[in-house]
Amino acid sequence: MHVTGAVSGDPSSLATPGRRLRECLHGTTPCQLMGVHDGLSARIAVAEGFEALWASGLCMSTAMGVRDSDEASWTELLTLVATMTEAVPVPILVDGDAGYGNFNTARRFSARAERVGAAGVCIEDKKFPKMNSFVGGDSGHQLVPAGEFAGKIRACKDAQRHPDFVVVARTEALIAGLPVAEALSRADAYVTAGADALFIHSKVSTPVQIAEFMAQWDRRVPVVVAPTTYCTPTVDDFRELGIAGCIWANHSMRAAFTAMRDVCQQIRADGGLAGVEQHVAPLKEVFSLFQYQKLEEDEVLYASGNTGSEQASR
Ligand code: SPV
Ligand code: MG
Repeated sequence: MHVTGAVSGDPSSLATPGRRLRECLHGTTPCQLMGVHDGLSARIAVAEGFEALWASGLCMSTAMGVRDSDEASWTELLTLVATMTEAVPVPILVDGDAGYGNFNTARRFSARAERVGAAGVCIEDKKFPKMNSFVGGDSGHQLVPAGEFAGKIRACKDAQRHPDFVVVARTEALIAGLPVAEALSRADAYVTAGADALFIHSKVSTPVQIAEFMAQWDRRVPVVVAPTTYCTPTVDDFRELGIAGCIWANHSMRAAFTAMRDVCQQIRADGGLAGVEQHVAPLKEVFSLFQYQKLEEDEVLYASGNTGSEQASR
């Protein structure tokens, strides 16, 4: 469902978005999911070679001007996700926070995400409303009982239309200050409930907890991480730990934050544009990414008044 002008992908792939995400997660090197928050960030990530995207709750909320604490409604978020699935041909894993309530809201969200073209959803085992994992101390992150969350995962799996659609279960056990053993037992319950992959989140500054988790995890399903706070390891280091997917969760949004702030400061200080012109993307580059040229060609094809018989006779 890509509109004219969408960044072109691999035309040989007729696989569903879910299938393509699964293939990425089962590759020989970890799948790299770039965090995105709108059509522009999605197009840039794909143009730079990312094969899969993470529709980040933090970044979409930030782009909407609200906090990452379930302030945006899930319908608002999925409207944004739809602009991304329309704009780019690569699989998008959607951050579904805590499922916006109980099993019923989680499965409605998940089913709608599938309908707007997402490859999968990721639901976390925090209480609704959730708070971003890096805000506040351990006590700010209350988890729901494992059995209740397993029911949410089962409900999402039962609600999906196509078997390829991916449901990722995310445990926030380590974010809540619980031991790796708790994360392992929750992960086990979620996989038994039908999760296609696991997201184990950690907020410490090295991958020590992730390594401890992976050393004991039986690897029944792919495991993904978002190394936002332990930012030194590379994708090769994560492969050695047995990680299947790396989510570079919020770096496009944070880069945009810095760039927008700096340009505002400079223009405000100078009262003119000369100081920023060399530091902003030329409009030509923006137009090129959006294939404005293709629209001109299409005008000849569709709006020049010819009947199309010339094309038909070719
Ligand atoms: C997000 O991107 O919204 C996430 C990942 O949930 S993080 O913010 O790193 O917790
Ligand atoms: Mg999030």
